[in-house]
Amino acid sequence: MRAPGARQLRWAATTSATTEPTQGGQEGSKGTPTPPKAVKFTAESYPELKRDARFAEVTSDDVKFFQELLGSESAVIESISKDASDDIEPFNTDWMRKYRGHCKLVLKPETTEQVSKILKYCNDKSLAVVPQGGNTGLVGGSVPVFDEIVVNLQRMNKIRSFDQVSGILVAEAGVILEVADNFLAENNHIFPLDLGAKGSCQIGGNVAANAGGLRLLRYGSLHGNVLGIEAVLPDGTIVDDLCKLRKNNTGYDLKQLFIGGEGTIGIITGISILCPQRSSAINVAYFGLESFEAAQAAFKEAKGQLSEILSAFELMDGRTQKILSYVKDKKLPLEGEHPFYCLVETSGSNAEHDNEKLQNFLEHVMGEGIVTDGVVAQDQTQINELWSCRETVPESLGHWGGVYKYDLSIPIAELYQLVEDTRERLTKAGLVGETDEYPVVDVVGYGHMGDSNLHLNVPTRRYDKEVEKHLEPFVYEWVQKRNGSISAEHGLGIAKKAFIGYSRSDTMIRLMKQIKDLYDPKGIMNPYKYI
Ligand code: FAD
Ligand code: 2HG
Ligand code: ZN
Repeated sequence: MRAPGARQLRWAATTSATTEPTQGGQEGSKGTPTPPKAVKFTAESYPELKRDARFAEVTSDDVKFFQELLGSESAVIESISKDASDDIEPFNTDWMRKYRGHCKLVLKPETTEQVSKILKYCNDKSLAVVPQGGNTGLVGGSVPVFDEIVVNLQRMNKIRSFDQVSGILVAEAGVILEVADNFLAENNHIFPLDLGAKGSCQIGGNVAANAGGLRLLRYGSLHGNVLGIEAVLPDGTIVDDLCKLRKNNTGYDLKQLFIGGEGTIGIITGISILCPQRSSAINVAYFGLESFEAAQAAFKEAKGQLSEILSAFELMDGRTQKILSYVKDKKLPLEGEHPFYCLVETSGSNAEHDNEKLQNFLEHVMGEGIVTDGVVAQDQTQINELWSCRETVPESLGHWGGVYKYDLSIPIAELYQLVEDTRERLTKAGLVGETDEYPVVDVVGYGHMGDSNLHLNVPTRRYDKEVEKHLEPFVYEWVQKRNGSISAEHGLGIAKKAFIGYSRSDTMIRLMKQIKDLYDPKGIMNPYKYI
């Protein structure tokens, strides 16, 4: 099906979303990509962070304890007795190549009991710990700053149970999101979260970050979908709350503290989660618009006309699509250039009915002049192709070496204004240009328009303190003035540690600190991060 007025499409080969930031590429008007450099140590980029002297350093005796406990060669990577820096590097460095720690020991437990023994030992010996999932987090929370021990959950990757009738999945924290979703697909269900890093991120990491993703609009937040959690506290206590009930009003709902807790109070080892029935009819449309006001009008119409079948409404500005096309050498679905693009997905149970609704919607928005041009995918390959125009944006923007990322909730009317204001500010400061002497390549915006969640991205040729000074606290002040949130879905990690006060009052921060002290009195869990 093609939208009325849409021009004929030539479909490029499908590119699947990968989770590796693009490194290197061809020369072009925006200059040669910087060859990958060694990632700067976080402790150098943030000289105000000092190693906490309360924490012990890992010794060979500690390594011996963990080797005996985990019993498998591959479960322990250590560079205490030998040089294993190449093996440890991927656990020390984040996805954006912005944060890098000095960890010398990585542990990969296979059972909750092993996690419990690891944490008890670390707590007794005052060894600091960073819980790690797929290490795709975008705020520097998943890698150590100094020599914290990394506890990576990748070997805890079993699906424990799935109930066909209730749709409740119980699985270990280290199950890769895409693996969980594929398993559910075989059972006609869907994981209620989807995001571009699905091939690498783990469901425990998703819950620890309270990831939002591409279909929150339809399936809601993990705060609602996660029914139970199994976690280990720093003293080794196993919190056995793998509740499989949709309703359970028995006192404080303590599992919520782990959802979005970013590994600061314990390690999640398992989750139970309510998974919806998989829709049999999926339709995706991609269209170009002249202005952000038109994008808002299109969203309003989509909600009204597609109502219960609307499952995603994503926004990309023309600049992100241009960069993606350039970096990936990819032909975009629409001819010509448009200042804004939206991707709409419907998920329903009646293909004919859904097609008709989407067709009517597109006819209406094109007839009203809200949308300038658009296409509707006609098969799964085309659906993947349209989605790749959205999902591969983050990796494309990493092409030149660095990206300053801001993940913000902003009242919808002003959502895109921040991108314009930031671009103007950096341009006036003489930081944006096409050649290598300018640190900034461009200032772009995209995101989950259906959730009022903007991703302001500033792709740069290098991480540069001058650029950072012009962005921060400017962006946070701008958001605070509109009563927005400085972290919509990525969390705070280290990137936003200094800025939490822009979105939370002193009272709220004090209460968070009290909770942290109660659960983790020795402060060994993910130290130096937001709390
Ligand atoms: P990690 O990055 O390993 O960890 C994230 C945080 O959780 C860290 O603080 C870590 O210490 C903690 N943690 C990890 N596992 C555990 C555990 N078992 N117990 C306790 N703490 C733990 N986020 C969104 O919200 N929406 C998106 O659309 C989205 N898209 C993305 C697209 C790309 C290409 C990339 C690279 C990232 C994206 N992200 C998105 C960011 C990121 O939050 C998610 O990728 C994901 O939720 C992180 O999961 P992970 O397993 O990689 O966790
Ligand atoms: C997305 O929506 C992710 O693609 C990543 O949340 C956003 O890289 C970003 O800024
Ligand atoms: Zn996002």
